[in-house]
Amino acid sequence: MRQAGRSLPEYRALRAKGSILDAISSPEIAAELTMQPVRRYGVDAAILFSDIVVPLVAIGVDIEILPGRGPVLAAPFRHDDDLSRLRPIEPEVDLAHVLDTITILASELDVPLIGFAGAPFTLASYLVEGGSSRTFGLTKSLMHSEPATWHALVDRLAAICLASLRAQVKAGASAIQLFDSWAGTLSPSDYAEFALPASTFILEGLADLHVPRIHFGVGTGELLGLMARAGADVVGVDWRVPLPLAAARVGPDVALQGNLDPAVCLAPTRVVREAAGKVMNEAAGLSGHIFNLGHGVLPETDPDTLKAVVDLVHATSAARDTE
Ligand code: 1CP
Repeated sequence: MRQAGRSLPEYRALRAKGSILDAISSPEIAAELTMQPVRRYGVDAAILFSDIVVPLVAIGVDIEILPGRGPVLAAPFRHDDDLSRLRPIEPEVDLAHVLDTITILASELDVPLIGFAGAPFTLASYLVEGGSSRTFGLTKSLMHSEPATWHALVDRLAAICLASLRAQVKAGASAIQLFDSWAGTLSPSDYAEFALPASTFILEGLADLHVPRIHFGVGTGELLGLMARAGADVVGVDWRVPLPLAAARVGPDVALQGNLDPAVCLAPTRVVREAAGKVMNEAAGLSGHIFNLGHGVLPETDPDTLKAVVDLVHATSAARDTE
C-alpha cells in the first residue's frame, strides 16, 4: 500500500528534501525505498516504489507530486484537444528508470515484487480535476456531458497502463496491482459504463503473462461484483465490508485482499492486534485471502505496531497450516 515506508525514519532519511519523483527516477534510491519496509516488517511481498502518475509524467504530462497533497497538474484536461497530450508510451525508453529499478529488485529481493498502475478512471480523475477531489464533480461532468471524449481519454490511459504493466512484468515483477482508488465514488451503472471496460482491457491484456492480478479500490462495497468480473485473480476490499460478505459478492473464483482499517492502526498495539485477529478470523473460511490494510498506511503510524500486526498474521497462518 502507498506510504508503507513513510512512517519509517530510514525512509525519511533517504528521501530527505528531494521530490518523490526525483527519488523514483533514481533506480538505486527507488530500489532501496522498496526494500526498507520489507526489511523492517518482514512482509511477504514488496510493492515497487513508484506512483500511479509516473507513466504520465514519463510521456510529458506536467504533473508534480506535492507534499501532503499528492499529484497536481498545472493545466488540467478539460477538452477534446487535451487528448493529444497523451501520446502512446514506449516503456523501454520512457520508463527505463522504473524498469532498471525492477531489475535491481528482482536480483535483491527474496519475496515477490508487485508492480502496479493506476486504473484509467482514477488517473483520469487526477487529469480532469487537476489534483485530488472530494466530489469528482468535473470528472463526472465530463463523462456525462462528453461521453465520446471521456471514452477516448480512458482508452488512451488504458493503453498506457497495459504497456507499462507488461514491461514491469517482463523486467521481473511477479504480480501486478491495478489501483482504482477512487472508483467507489461511482454508482454501479456509471462504473459499468465509464470505468469497468478500460480496466477490463488492462487486466485481460495481462492474462497471457500468467502473473497474479490484484484489482484494488476504496469504498467499492456496491461495486465488488462488477470489479470481480474485470479479469483479476484478487479483489481488494476496505474495512467497510466484512470479508465474508465481500466473498459472496465476488464469487468463488476470486480471492480477497484486505481489510484492516489503517486508522485503527493508530490505536494502542493491543487493540490493533485484536482488530487484525478479527480480520484473520473472518478470512478463515475463504478460498483465498491476502492480509492487507484496506488503504494506505497513515504516516503517523508507529512502525512497531505494524510489525506486531505482521507477526500476528504470520503466527495465525502458520498455526492454520499445521492444523
Ligand atoms: O512505498 C510506497 O508507498 C509504495 C509506492 C506507492 C504506491 C503504490 C506510491 C508512492 N504511490 C502509490 C500508489 C498511489 N499513488 C495511489 C494508489 C494507491 C492508494 O490509493 O493509496 C494513489 C491514489 C496515488 C496518488 C498519490 N500520490 C497520492 C494521493 C492523493 C489523493 O488524491 O489523496 C499521494 C499523497 C501521492 C504521493 C505519494 N506517492 C507515494 C508516496 C510514498 C507518496 C507520499 C508522499 C511522499 O512521501 O513524498
